[in-house]
Amino acid sequence: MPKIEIYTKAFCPYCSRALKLLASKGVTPEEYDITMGGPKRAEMLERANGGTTVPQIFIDGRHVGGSDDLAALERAGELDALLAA
Ligand SMILES: N[C@@H](CCC(=O)N[C@@H](CS)C(=O)NCC(=O)O)C(=O)O
Repeated sequence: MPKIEIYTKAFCPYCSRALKLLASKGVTPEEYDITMGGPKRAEMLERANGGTTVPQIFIDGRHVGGSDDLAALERAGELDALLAA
């Protein structure tokens, strides 16, 4: 299974939605809570090409985007293949 990483903040409904979708696929991502900012937030900005919203999701280092992007992959029937790769 590929490495799934997700940057989140507390009380973030989009983060909850993305985590729920991943959980429904049996995936436990590596979660970085950047509620308090810090180096992981800076890392996220760099890896997400300046994306400031959370969540920011990565599959095997590839930037997927946010919760809407993850949901779009699922709607397109592409998420399972990415998670199985
Ligand atoms: N379209 C984005 C929306 C994400 C979004 O608006 N997240 C909120 C938190 S739930 C956010 O990051 N707000 C700005 C901030 O907290 O700095 C997605 O699907 O991930």
